[in-house]
This record gives sequence, C-alpha cells and structure tokens, in this order.
Amino acid sequence: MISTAMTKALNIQATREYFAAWLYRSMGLWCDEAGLHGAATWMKTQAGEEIEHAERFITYIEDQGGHVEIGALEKPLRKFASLDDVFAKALEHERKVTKWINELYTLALEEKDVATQIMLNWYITEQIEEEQQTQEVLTRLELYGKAPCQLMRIDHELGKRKED
Ligand code: OFO
Repeated sequence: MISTAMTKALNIQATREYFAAWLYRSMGLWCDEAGLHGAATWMKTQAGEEIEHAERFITYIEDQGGHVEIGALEKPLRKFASLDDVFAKALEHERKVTKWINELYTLALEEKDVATQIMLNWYITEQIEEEQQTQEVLTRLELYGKAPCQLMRIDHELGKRKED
C-alpha cells in the first residue's frame, strides 16, 4: 500500500517517461530526415527503453493496489540545429529526469515508504547510465563531429546500439 501523494507522484513520472519516449522518437525522426540513420536507430531504441520505464512504474502502482492514470503528453521538439543539438537536448532532458527521480526518492524517504525507495533504486542506477551514455555521444560529436567523414563514422557506430 502506498500513499495517495506517492501514487499521484508515480503516475506523473509514468507520464513523463512516456513523454521521454515521444521526445526520443521525435529526435529519431529528425535524424532520419537528416540522413543520420544510425542516430535514428539509437533514438528509436531509447524511445523503446523509455516505454519500459513507464511500464515499470505502472506495474509498481498496480502491484501496490494504486489507481493508474496516464496524463496528457505535450508535443515534443521536432526541429534541431544539428546532431550535437539533438544530443545536448537529450542530455538536458535526462538531467531533468534524474532530478524528478531524486524528488520521488525524497518523498519516499519523508513518508518512510521503504518499498518505493527500493523500487526507485533501479531508476537511480539507470539514470547514471542514461546520463553517462548521452554525455559520451555528445562529447564525441563536439570533438569530432564537425568533419563530415567523422560524423558519418559516429552515426554508423550509433546505429549498432542494441537494447540493453
Ligand atoms: Fe531516459 O530515463 Fe527514463 O527513467
């Protein structure tokens, strides 16, 4: 059993995870149009992961006997200046997600809700990985991505991404 406040907060985060899927899917569409099909694959894989993140929250709310309600999704960004810009915005978004997960954890601590703390541990670890992998791509793009042949090489590498 989880509190009403916690149920509401987890529902909001589930919706945010769906929004993240929308955002990454939209970024992937931009990449495809820019001829960056490897990056598009990377983004599509990430969108799939975000749906899994949302589903994980939903399953937890249900397992705790809570009421699940998905909120409305805002329109994701569709225009970007460059692939650097796409990954810079992805990193910015992941940092926001980390902050939200930390806020959920703080609420769970305040409520002495140990089960939710344990559930959130997975997301805390996941956010370290998500920020790190996005930052890594952005760094490579900033360092080498200005040369078209290097950009193509990076794009090719991004296309090898498999679901973790
Ligand atoms: Fe990209 O993060 Fe979900 O949780």
